[in-house]
Amino acid sequence: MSSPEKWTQPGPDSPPATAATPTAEQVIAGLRATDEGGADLVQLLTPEGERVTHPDFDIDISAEELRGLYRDMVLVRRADREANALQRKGELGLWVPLLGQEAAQIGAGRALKPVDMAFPSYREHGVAWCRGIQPHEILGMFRGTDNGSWDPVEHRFHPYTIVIGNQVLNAAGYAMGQKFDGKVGDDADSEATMCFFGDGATSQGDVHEGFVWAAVYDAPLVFFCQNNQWAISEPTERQSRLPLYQRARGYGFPGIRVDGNDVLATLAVSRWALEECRQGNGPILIEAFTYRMDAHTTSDDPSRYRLSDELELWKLKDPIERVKVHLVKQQWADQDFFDSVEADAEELAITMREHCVALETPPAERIFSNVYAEENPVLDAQRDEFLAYHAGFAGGEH
Ligand SMILES: Cc1ncc(C[n+]2csc(CCOP(=O)(O)OP(=O)(O)O)c2C)c(N)n1
Ligand SMILES: [Mg+2]
Repeated sequence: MSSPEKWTQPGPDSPPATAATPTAEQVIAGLRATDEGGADLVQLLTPEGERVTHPDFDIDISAEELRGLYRDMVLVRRADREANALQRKGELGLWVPLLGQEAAQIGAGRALKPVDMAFPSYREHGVAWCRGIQPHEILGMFRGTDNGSWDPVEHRFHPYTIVIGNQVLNAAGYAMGQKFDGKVGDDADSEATMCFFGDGATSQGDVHEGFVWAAVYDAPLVFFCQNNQWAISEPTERQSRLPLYQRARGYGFPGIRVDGNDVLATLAVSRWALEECRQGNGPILIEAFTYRMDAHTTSDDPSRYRLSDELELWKLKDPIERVKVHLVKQQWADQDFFDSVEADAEELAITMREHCVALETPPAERIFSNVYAEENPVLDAQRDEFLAYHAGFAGGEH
């Protein structure tokens, strides 16, 4: 594998990112470069389903493995659509769609080893799936019945973080701990951490601090930025003058841009980056260049700020379709296979619905439990006042 330094070099036509007084053309070129894939994009499967090679990142993939990745993506998309529908029916308060980001999440998620740790933001339902969390386990957060029901230690998957960028600090601290505990190096049981965040999060102070800490401690941390082109209504080119992966250079670690709609490329690059980190060559930034095909959340209306042409263009780069085309062309899958995946997806959706409506509303006092390890008189008084207030309504609890 070539030296990481290579990945931080701008291309021959790139404007000098460090010019003290860039010309107007340089600024415009820099802004454009943030939302165009560009020559540095690592791709192994084109939108037309053609397998291409890359001098530094390639992958040996069997028919069975590719069918598995396809199945993962179809199932998480179906789960995502189901949760979206459940919100529209009033069964969930909110949903955060992953539509369009399946390849980025499944490629990264499947590159993680069981010992590795992952820190998600709030859209990583596909990574959760790869960590063995059933989609219905995520729903309580969005129905308001729990704060995340999975065991983060058992699944090696931290609870969702809504505060933008905050999990990057948590992940940097965790990865520093892996280093201090001697879990980085040549041993077969060495570990790494992967942290997920969005393009918009890169404008957040916590992310910069996380970059600095991870860099100076050589932490085994893969920063996995899903550049889905939008931070709610703010496009990426309003957030950075240069492609996000090039920011890594300023912190002294490699940055790589990968086609986030290509599950083979995200898997190959993530595997490489995690292995580098396990060996002590971290941190590494991966920018997965992808697209949020649905609204930011079910509370958002993207037609207010973006044209539908953009979505139509990205539909041609759909992460699932290209794998399907490739499987068919290679004769690696037949209709029976595709039908069985559809049937599994339907079954998953039914299970989700059943679990969702069966989620019990927790008792009001639960919000006060587990705040402190020991009893706290101030909190107890607040709890009693809260319960007395609720008891004042007809029917008791409100
Ligand atoms: C600290 C903080 N500021 C603002 C918000 C409101 N907010 C929620 S999502 C979001 C945009 C995040 O965009 P990006 O990082 O690109 O992630 P994406 O939602 O596109 O996956 C903002 C500003 C927040 N949750 N936390
Ligand atoms: Mg975004």
